[in-house]
Amino acid sequence: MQTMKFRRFFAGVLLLLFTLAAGAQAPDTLRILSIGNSFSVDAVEQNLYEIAADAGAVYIIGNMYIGGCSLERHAYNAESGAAAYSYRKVGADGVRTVRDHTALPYALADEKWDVISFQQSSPLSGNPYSYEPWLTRLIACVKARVPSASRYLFHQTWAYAKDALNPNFPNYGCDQAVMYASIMEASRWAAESHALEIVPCGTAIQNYRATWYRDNATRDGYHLNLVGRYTAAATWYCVLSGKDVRGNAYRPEHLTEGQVKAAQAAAAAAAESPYEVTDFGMRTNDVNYEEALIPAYRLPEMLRCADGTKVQGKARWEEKRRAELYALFEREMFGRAPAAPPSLHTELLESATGVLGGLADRRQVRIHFAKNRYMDLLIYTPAGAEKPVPAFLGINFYGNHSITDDEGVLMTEQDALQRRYGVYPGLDRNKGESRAARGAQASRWPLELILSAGYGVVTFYRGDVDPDFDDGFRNGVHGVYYREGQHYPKPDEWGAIAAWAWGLSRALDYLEKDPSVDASRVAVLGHSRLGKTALWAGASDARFALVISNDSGCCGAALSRRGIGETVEIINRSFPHWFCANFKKYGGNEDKMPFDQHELLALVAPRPLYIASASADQWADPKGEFLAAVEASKVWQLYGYRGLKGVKMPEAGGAVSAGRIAYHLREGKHDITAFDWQHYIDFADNFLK
Ligand code: GTR
Repeated sequence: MQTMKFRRFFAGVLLLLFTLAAGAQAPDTLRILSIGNSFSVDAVEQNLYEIAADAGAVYIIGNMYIGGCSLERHAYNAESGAAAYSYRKVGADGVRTVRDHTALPYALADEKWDVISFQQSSPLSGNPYSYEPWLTRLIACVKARVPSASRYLFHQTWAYAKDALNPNFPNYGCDQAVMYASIMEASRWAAESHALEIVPCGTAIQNYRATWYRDNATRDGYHLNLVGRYTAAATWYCVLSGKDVRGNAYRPEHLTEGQVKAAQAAAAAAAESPYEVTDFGMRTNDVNYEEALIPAYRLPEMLRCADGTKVQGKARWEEKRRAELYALFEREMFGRAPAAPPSLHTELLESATGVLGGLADRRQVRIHFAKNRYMDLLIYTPAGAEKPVPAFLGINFYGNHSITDDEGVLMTEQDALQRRYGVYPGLDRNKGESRAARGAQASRWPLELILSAGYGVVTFYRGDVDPDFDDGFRNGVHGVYYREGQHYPKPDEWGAIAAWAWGLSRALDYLEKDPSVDASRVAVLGHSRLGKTALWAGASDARFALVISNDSGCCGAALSRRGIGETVEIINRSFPHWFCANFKKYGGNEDKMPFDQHELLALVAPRPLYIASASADQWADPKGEFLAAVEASKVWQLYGYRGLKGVKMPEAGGAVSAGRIAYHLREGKHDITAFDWQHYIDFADNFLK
């Protein structure tokens, strides 16, 4: 506070000296008196002086303050001269003073005011019947005493935050839109009927709220926070100066460039259109790809338990904190899946040796969940392997037959649902094609590379467990586990991703019995939505010896609070079936998430974890994935492993590895390629061989 004062003081003195030294005229000085309440404290007492100073003007700002003061009370005070105000002033030098027990006539005579403003108290601001006769009487009193003033303003105040707990909010049905519309009507009427210039702070704040920063302009639901105050001051500046505030170089402390940009645009747009919200880009639905526009965020503390105690060693992590975090992700994001069934009926559908040109042996196994509900596993192991081999287990997008040209792979049958949605690449319905072509996704499964490195490959089709569309959880495995009378998962029960992850565990159950694969050396991996799935499977089932997430992005490895590329809101809207119902409340509300994705990664510790991104896949926020891996490293450190702390993000094409955590940034688009696989194989060689 002290330093702020000094800084302001010096800025003022410097400005004066500069103008005098330049032999120029004294800078434009404007004297502004606001007759208000705490809402004028928010709007004029900070930032306004500095914004003007940056533009070469000196504003002397007075604010006659009584908490919650209405026009009625101001009118009585003006007429009676009651010494009821706190008279607060920012002088020409930027220094702030406060004089309590001050009467309006005193303040009116204190400076040769150029501008005087009036406002209604917020509970009444949208009620036009509350304005008169008080506004008329107040204006008359003021005008009689201040002949110097040439401009009279009406300070339009703002609606409360949507979730405000203000006792006056019921005046507006506790509805921000209603309150905003009411203020618009009343303030327009007040301004027009008294020929007052409008200072459209209410609209500026509403403009700001319409950006991807959302309803984050107040500190308690009605008083403005730092960015709200800056927005209001910027609006005042636009009106007072008639100039555009965009590009003004003054920066309040603690605001990001993005917030400043949104606030300036919100103010400038309000000055243009004072009574309606303007779309100037930066809408909640717009996708941000600019690092500079990321909101300021603070990650939740990973190593502090809910009871406030710090996690200092792995024992505390294992006994307490890990379980807490797991329970949060389970309840608030992925949803609780049923426990492992005691046994599932499995059926060997087919087996062959020396397939893929002699490279592999093949087995196809059906795992039955219920009558007519099953998933088909495709298992390749290196031909003639004498011992159970380590393997990569991952779900495929379009059916087992899509991962290879091998004619022996059974065509996935349960794809009718998926087909309806036409999501197969290259599918031509006109030619009567009903499913992905054999080998359509072969580039994502470089079998030769994997098998010749000594690994098996195990895969199944996502739609076998749960079709990937919002079917009300009617067509997948969910229905098998509904209790009597249940038709839909509860808010904390499994979505599609948790179901797929559950399927991965069931595949592992089977592998524990399969002689060809060593179930204790299985790496679970997935690309994109299936990379999110691999992370949750790895977090949920400690039998997975290694976890690989390829381009998993939003709600996978990328930090949600960065809000860059795909966001929680977008993902919930596009894929409402992926996460549990509890997760919906975090769309546009990332700050309220009790976790962020680095903590999901940490749930894999101390097992090895590989995170990979692609340079052209900004939708998945490569940097956010890397930062999450760096943050998560703290848990590997508890186990004495190095982790990625202090490691620089690699350039496109580069990889970094710190023992048990590795990351690479492939050059190119959203995909999983032989380049990725080669890195996974090299990494797995350290642990699974
Ligand atoms: C996108 C989705 C991403 C990612 C991707 C995929 O449409 O927005 O989160 O999962 O699909 O799975 O390929």
